[in-house]
Amino acid sequence: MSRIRNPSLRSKVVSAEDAAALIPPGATVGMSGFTGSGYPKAVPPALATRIEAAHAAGDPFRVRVWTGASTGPELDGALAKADGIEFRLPYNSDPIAREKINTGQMEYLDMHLSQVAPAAWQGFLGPLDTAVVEVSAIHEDGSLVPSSSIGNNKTWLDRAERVILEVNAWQNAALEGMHDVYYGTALPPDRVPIPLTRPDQRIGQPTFRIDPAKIAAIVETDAPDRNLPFAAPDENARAIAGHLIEFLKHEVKSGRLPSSLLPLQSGVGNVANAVLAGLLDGPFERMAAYTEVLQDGMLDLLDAGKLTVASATAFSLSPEAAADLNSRMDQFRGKLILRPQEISNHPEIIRRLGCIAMNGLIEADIYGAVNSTHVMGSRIQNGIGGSGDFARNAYISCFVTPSTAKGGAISAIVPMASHVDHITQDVQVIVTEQGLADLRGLSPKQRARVIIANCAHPDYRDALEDYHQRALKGSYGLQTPHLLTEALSWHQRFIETGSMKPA
Ligand code: 0RQ
Repeated sequence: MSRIRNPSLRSKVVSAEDAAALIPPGATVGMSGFTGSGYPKAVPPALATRIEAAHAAGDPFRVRVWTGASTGPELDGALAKADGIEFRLPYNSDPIAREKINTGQMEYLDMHLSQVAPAAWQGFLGPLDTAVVEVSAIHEDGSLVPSSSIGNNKTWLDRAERVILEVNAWQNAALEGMHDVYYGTALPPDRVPIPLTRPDQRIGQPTFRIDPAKIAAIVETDAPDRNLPFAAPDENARAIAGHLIEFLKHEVKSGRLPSSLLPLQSGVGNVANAVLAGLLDGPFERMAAYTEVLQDGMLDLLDAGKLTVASATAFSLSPEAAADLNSRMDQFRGKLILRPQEISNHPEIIRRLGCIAMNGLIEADIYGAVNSTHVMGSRIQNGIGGSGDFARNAYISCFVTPSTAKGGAISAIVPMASHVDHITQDVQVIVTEQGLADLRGLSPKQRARVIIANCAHPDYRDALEDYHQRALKGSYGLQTPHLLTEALSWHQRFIETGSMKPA
């Protein structure tokens, strides 16, 4: 049975090539997609082919791309490879796009994920010409059943002058009813409180509304999301998870957290997944997740009955977990809720619920300023994603990382962060495989002692201590002591010699 249940819309079905032909050079295109799920899979590659043909003929052709977060090789990869993206926002993890950004061939605006939709409504980003949005079905009344991510789709569908839909039959029909699309956001001075007080609450509707007159084309697809495998947690990841779980147990024992904890937010990546795996064996029961991506570990916790509900904006699953979820979606009904990213990441709600935030980092400095995005201060890795939304507003904001990178040539704890995404006030706990630094209530100099002693790798600990001691004597001021000619010398040494280790 066709997923397009509205007869008059069926007449708008065209090929991906015909749909891509509607997008002119210079257009701003709002695409669906969040951490490799729910992105359009047919129109972007067709657009890339068109762009390549234009370039071969000597004609300039690039577009501006807005998304929810990272997408897949068919979208960011194909368009970046074709040199087709002039400007992109927000979060990207595609390696080809990353290379284009870092070689100066593509402009990239890395925004807090909660702020993208409001900024579009505020008019700060300019007009949106076309939305290209994947959905899993179209109802008889023309309303749209979202796909495996919601991201900014509600906003793109409302704001765009013209809409191209991809209806993906690969997406499980049982996704229907899992979404909660809230239409109550407004711009100041008409903004009202968002009435969400529990992670399992529904405050919106299960579908997107759309003005049918704006639908310019519909493309039918049957293609999987970019589901990446997770590595089994290595020794470091297990050690990090162990330290963090001990800390949470201690907080419960001290009466600072309930035994079911508070709603969990977990970042993407293998370490984050290892923490979730660790919680499976932990003592906490009836937990909840209020987060932005649902990873394998969350499904395992739901299965085990440890987690009662998980609210997010997207799935980010391994191929095995995606297949497993697809085969028994009905069992998860009522326990999984997908929301627009302006709601999943909303500062008001994160603060109200008191989320426990757990995010990765590139480097932290001895005072606990965190760099989540830039290698050696200038090369973008991915982006800030939702880490800023959660870190600033969390009940406890934790950052997790191995203490070294690149086989030990890089220390994740450095004298001064070469780029700062999270200021010290937004960083309360840092965890490496070496140990955990609880920074709550500590001054900068007190923080430095704990971070160096508990988190730094032994290969770098003495050098960090030496820097800190000399800064205590030679710094211009003694609130946050630094030796400015030396503070970034570890990074420069890495650039020159391939290692941060002293010669
Ligand atoms: O690169 O694969 O080329 O070797 O960064 O590092 O250790 O595998 O860790 O997957 O958890 O990613 C901060 C990037 C960590 C991620 C970051 C290199 C390292 C490797 C990955 P290679 P790991 P993770 C919700 C929250 C920001 C967004 C966020 C991230 C690669 O967590 O993007 O938190 N966070 N969102 O070698 C040089 C260093 C390095 C380094 C790591 N100090 N110097 N390279 N790497 N540290 C999700 C969303 O918002 C969607």
